[in-house]
Order: sequence, then C-alpha cells, then structure tokens
Amino acid sequence: MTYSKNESLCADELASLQFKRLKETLIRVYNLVPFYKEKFDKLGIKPSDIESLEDISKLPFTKKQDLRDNYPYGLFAVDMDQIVRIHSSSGTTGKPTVVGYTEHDMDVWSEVMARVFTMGGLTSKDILQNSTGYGLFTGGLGFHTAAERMKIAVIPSSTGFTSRQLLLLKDFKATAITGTPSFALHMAEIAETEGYDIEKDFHLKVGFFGAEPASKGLKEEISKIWGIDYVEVYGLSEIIGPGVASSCKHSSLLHINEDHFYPEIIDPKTGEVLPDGQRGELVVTTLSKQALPIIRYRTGDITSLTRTPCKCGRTLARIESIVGRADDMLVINGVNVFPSQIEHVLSNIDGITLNYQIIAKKKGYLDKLMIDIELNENIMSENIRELESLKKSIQHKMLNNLYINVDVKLVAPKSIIRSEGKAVRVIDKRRSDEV
Ligand code: DLL
Repeated sequence: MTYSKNESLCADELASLQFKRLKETLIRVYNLVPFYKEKFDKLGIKPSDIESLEDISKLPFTKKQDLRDNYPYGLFAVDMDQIVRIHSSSGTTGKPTVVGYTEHDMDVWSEVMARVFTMGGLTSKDILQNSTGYGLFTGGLGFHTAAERMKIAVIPSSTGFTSRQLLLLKDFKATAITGTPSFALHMAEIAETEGYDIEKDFHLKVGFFGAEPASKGLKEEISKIWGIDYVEVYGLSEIIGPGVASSCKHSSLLHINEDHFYPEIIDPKTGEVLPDGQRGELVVTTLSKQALPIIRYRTGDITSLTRTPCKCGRTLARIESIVGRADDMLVINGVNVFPSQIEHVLSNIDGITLNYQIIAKKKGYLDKLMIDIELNENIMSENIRELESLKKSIQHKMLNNLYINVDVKLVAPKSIIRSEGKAVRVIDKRRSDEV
C-alpha cells in the first residue's frame, strides 16, 4: 500500500512532474533569493536555459557553509509572515544552519513522512511512541506532525529517560516506535536489566529509525531483539528533515521521494555526476519547497542510486543505506558534530592549548564522545579542584554549543602524539567497538 499516487508514477509521468517543479523552483530562487541570482549570473545561466532534467548538472552546488554565511534567513524565498516553523542545527562558528517552512512546506513534510509510516504499515489504529528528540532538531516534530496527519495516537516521549520510556512503552501499549538505532539498542539493554520480558511486556510491531548510520547487522539485531520490522528513515534538515527517503518492507534500499527531492550522485572530488549504481556523494535539489528551496545541495552522505523495480510497486528510485561521509562530520547519537565546532569552543577557553584529540567510542549501544585536551604550561596545576572545575566548565560549554555530552580529559602539555602531516584530530573507534 502507498500513501500517495506519486510514489508509483511511470517514468515519463515522474520526469515531467519533476521538470515542471524544477522550472518553478529555479524561477523562484532566481527572482527571490539574491544568493542564487548572483551565483547563476556569475555562471551566465538563466532559469530558461535549463531545458531538461539532465541540464541540472549545469547548475551550481549549494553547501552547508552557504547556509551559515547567510545566517539566519538570507536564503529564505518568502517573507517572515509566510513562515510557520523554524528548525536549526548547531553551528561551526557559533552560527547554526537555520531552516524555515511555510504551511505548504509543512504539508509536503507531513506527506512524505506519512509515506514513511505507510511503508511500515501504520494506520490510525496504531499508537506511536515517538522517542526521537523534540526541539530545534527536525526529528521529533517531523515524525509527530505526520502521525497526527494520519490520526495515529502519538506519544511525544522524546529521547532519553530510558526507564520512563520503557514504562510508557509497556503501559501505553505502543505498537510502533521511532528513535535512533543506538537508542533502540540501549533501551533493549535497560529493559533487560530492569527485568522486562520484551516479548510479553511490549506490543511493538514496527520501528522507524534513522538520523545516524546503522550497519546491516545492527538493524537485524534491533529487529530480532524487539521482534519488529525495521524501517530506515533518512533525511537532513537542510532539505526538509526526516522523510527524504525510507525503506519499504521488501528491501533494505531506501525509496527517495524524488517527486519532491531530485537526487544525483556525484564524485565528491570532481563534482561530476556519476551513473546509477556507482557510489558517490548524494546531491539533492528540492522541487516543491517554498521557504527554503535549495539547488544541488551537497549532503556529504555517500551512497548509490538504483532505478531497478521494487517488489512493493513504488517506482521511486532507491538509495542504499548511507555508507559514510565525504566530509569529517561525526554523527553522535543522531546529533551532527564537526571537529571544527569543537575547536571553536576550545579556542575560547583559557588554561588549555589547541592540542586535542577527539575520540568517538561505543558505550554499550550508545555513542560516546571523549576529548583529550592538553593543558597550557602555565596552568599546569597540582590543584585538583581547579582542574576539576576547568574540566566541568569545558563540558558545560560543549553541551551548550554542540548539544551533546562530552567526556573531557585534561592531559599534560606535549603529551598528545604529534603527527608529521595532518594532525590526527579524530579517532573513530565505533566500528571496531560495534556489538
Ligand atoms: O538527522 C533528520 C532525521 C531525523 C533523519 C530522524 C532520520 C530520522 P540532521 O540533523 O540535519 O537531520 O542530520 C542529517 O544525519 O546528512 C546524515 O549524515 C545523517 N543521517 C540521517 N539519517 C540517516 C540514516 C536528521 N538513516 C545527517 N543513515 C545526514 C545514516 C543518516 N545517516
């Protein structure tokens, strides 16, 4: 079953809808967003020069930095009185990326998310425990709005507070759950230590997981432990939030809602468009967004695209699960963190140097971020209380700026190994720690 007829259009119908929407989007950005007018003019391109979908490769890319440079509303194509929702992510230099939605955009978002729920078999008879973070992050409210649209009883439990989540799960008899894959496993672990019988105490049949990478093994484990179908959800705030793509019951590949989000795979080094089946960086152009239309957004996510038919009957192209990132962004329990953000926070603190090392590890099923930071020679203090308070203040600043808990270790000057070439700032041990 599909939610919308656009999920199973024939190739010609889809292409003509995409092209019509692309033209509207190009006219919109050219006339309403000075950033795009300038970029197009520099390349000598007018919207009318784009005569086919393939011509999209003539258009310039948009990068995360472009959103930051135009903070907060510089890339919006509507007046503020049209905006009904604002979300935002943490920023590299204190400047977050800000995304806005008109009523129409909210409608598109809840529609694509309703497609996701339909893929997982949800109907108005279901009860959904939404264990995804609410707030500026697009996850929680992205799921929530679509659940209300489908008249699903939604429990806005947000993330964290594991014992309470388990209590709700049992007593409120949720049939479906959302969250990050790592939180799903963490919950299962706590359920076991707290003496729950997962099979008897809970009523879940399906889970919707995303916001961070999960290996095939991890997904299978979650399905097995909870006894549920695993629907993978992919998305990013700059494009809309969750709901850009999701997996159906017939395969682990994710159908991309390409009637709204036009996908391309490029070579991240040359920018050249790659053929179907080849891995590269996913680039997305929004086809129906009003508030923040984006042309050829470089997601940084590495995947491949296939147009082979799927047993479910949807004709939408599919991407494989994200296999990595083209840049150095870390995804920590669903929260995006760039090493440069960490360095920015550290650069404003007295008593430490900028010789540091970031270590990402697994603690149980959750991600843990640790930072070893060299103390400044002058502050090298024997006073444990002073050091403890410095450490706490750094941890506090990290939480305020990056929205994650970081475990800080202050180490002696010159104790972090220097490398001859590029400094090794990040050690990601999560793959080897994987359970
Ligand atoms: O993570 C939106 C989302 C919320 C998706 C809930 C799914 C579920 P951002 O915070 O902007 O938005 O982060 C986007 O997270 O570029 C990927 O690197 C990563 N990501 C998102 N979904 C997946 C996934 C939300 N299924 C960034 N697998 C993206 C791997 C994912 N990585």
